[in-house]
Amino acid sequence: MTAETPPPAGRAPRRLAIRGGTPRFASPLHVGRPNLGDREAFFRRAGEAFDRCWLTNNGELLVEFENRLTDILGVRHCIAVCNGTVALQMAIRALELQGEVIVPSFTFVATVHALAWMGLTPVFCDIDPVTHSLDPHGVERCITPRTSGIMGVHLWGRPCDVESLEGLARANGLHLLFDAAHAFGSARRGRMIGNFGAVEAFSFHATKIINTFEGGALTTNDDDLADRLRVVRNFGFAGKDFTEAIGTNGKLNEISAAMGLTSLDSHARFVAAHRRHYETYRGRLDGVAGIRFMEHDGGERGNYPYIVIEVDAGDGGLDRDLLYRVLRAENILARRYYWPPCHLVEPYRTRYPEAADRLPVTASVSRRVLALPTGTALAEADVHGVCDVIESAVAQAPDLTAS
Ligand code: T4K
Repeated sequence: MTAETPPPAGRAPRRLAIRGGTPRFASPLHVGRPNLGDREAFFRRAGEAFDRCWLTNNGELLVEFENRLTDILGVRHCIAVCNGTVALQMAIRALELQGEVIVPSFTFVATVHALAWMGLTPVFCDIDPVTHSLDPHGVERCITPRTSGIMGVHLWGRPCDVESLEGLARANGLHLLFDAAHAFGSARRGRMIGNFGAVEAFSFHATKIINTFEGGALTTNDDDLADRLRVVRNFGFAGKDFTEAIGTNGKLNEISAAMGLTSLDSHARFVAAHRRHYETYRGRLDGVAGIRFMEHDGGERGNYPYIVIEVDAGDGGLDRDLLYRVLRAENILARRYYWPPCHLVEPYRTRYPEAADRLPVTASVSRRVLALPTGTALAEADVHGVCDVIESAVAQAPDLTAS
């Protein structure tokens, strides 16, 4: 719950903080405030790890966490790991990707870094303007004789067009994998994310819908690949003494697994809170000049991890960066996820200057996108407070823009 400075009764409009008024919120509202489960349950589990004197390396809590993930996702194998970035690197290693991999530029930079870290060439592909994920027609145009894989990202928890990507991968003999960092608990046509492509990589970072402080997981329905991933996770060891491949340390420790299990206990409550906030924001802001919502498919199971709007100065609206500054002044710490897009940050900007020519949708979406605070730490009244500020800022758009 956030301490809120109430607007003075009966007097309107209040002066925006960017123009010298008092910030609407006395303490900051965050995007990515962790969803916290039951404190007692977490400490009880952590205590059990102490009692067993078993802190990592396939501990009981890890095994329980993996089993619960496997059940929830309806997938054959789940390999919990230390973070989502390492999950991606392990997937790339286990699939033996080479050369070029097609990937969106409109994503968190870890998606692309994972490829570059493994010595691969990311080939940036444009996105669909509605879903913000890979445009299959663009993917087709990016395929060359050097392409070995396609890495889709289920951005904002909204699944990619997996059927089209599967078709392209099959037709061209490519590996298909997904960065599912945002998508734990989402489904595509009734099938849980975690079951698509060769392998999917989740993040359980503190800012994600369920968290293990830092952590992640790989899921696959391929038994051989699962075996390889387990070997890669543990330095390449197959048994106790001999390695059989290059491996890394991708293990998730018991305290993180305790947090993961505790998060899962409250998963339904977390998603319900995120969905409620999404609906409140939409109810308030749909129709406000220059604001467009990232749509979720209400008929599909979704997890609503982010509140994403596109902000357009046309049609009487406000410029995105101006609205961002207005909100920050009010202690509403919105984020420009994902701006700048990956092809415009180093080293990709210098390595692949030509990428900008084929990414018009990425360019325009990344200039307009804004993520608003959400999560269980936010009260319904906070959401209304954010909407009041946005409405008021848009109403004052001409003055704000001129000053
Ligand atoms: N692929 C995608 C598509 C991803 O989004 C990510 C991670 C990955 C791959 C890689 O997964 P991991 O290796 O991280 O498991 C944050 C997270 O650090 C990152 O995990 C996440 N995506 C990304 C979208 O967001 P920053 O640089 O924006 O984090 P930061 O420190 O600014 O925190 C975000 C907000 O959350 C702030 O307003 C403060 C608040 N916060 C954060 C933490 C950690 C809290 O209130 N409490 C906390 O404990 O990257």
